[in-house]
Amino acid sequence: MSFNQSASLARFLDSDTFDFGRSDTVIGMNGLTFLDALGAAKGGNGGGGGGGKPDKPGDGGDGGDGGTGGTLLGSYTSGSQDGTGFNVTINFNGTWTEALQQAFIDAAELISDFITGDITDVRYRGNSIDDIVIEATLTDIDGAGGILGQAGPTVIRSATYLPAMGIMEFDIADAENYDMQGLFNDIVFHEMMHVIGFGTMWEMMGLVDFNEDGTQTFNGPNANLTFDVEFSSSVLLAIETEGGPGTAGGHWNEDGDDGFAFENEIMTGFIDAGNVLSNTSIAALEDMGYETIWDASDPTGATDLIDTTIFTDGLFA
Ligand SMILES: [Ca+2]
Ligand SMILES: [Ca+2]
Ligand SMILES: [Ca+2]
Ligand SMILES: [Ca+2]
Ligand SMILES: [Zn+2]
Repeated sequence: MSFNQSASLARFLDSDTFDFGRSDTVIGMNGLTFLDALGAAKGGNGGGGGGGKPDKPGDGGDGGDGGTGGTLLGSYTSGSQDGTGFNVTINFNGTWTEALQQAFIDAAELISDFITGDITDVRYRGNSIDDIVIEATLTDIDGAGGILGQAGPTVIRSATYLPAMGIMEFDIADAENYDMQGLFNDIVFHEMMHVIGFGTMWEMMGLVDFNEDGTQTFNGPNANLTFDVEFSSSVLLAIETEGGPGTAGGHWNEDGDDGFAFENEIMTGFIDAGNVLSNTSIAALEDMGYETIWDASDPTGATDLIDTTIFTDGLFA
């Protein structure tokens, strides 16, 4: 927890650490595939380290009934109330504050603002999922520092690999520290993007090229078209290969000699004080199969259509 001392570069979470290459998957009923286990490493600034038991895959649920008092919510669904667009349902488990819930609400609403297309509902345990259900847990893990939490999809649609369920779990001490620094909403958005498949499902979706020189590049045509206009037409769309499991392979490249430096883009693996969401990230969701506000006729116009000011309150920006 030392953003104020360490200039701008801290590890994002390295908690969003999933190695789906290693995970066994089980084809389930109703067109769903259960990802057997979230990968291991989790961490805050200290990096790495194990601990923290993942939720049981698919152990999702019925949450949503009642909060713990005050105006705290038991659950929240983003997007249009008639379900026509892309909806994110968050079930809040554990101990919450309004401010920490607001970070989840803002992230989910932003995602519903740029993913516009409804996905076919799936049935799970008698419930209809429209379009993704996230079990969000705030709990006491190991106090400030150390483990920050973990997040990722737990159940995906077998045909498209688009997630239907996921988890986001944070250590409450760290969540409050990041919130005081104006960065918790950045982190929650970043992790929620992983839950909907950003970085976590790319390899299964065939969107990653593994190059002979050890670099990795994203091969989705929409993101590449956008990247050429938004950042650089002379180099490839680089995926991070540094930072170890969970950081490598699931983010845009931060910096280093492994490709174009995205630095303060929100979907890099290292958090900066002032983060931005690029059109390239939205176009990547389009490549993944989501219907978004991204339009090939104006590839860098998407971010003008949405309000991303939730990222601008970092104290050290
Ligand atoms: Ca919907
Ligand atoms: Ca901790
Ligand atoms: Ca790098
Ligand atoms: Ca960064
Ligand atoms: Zn990440």
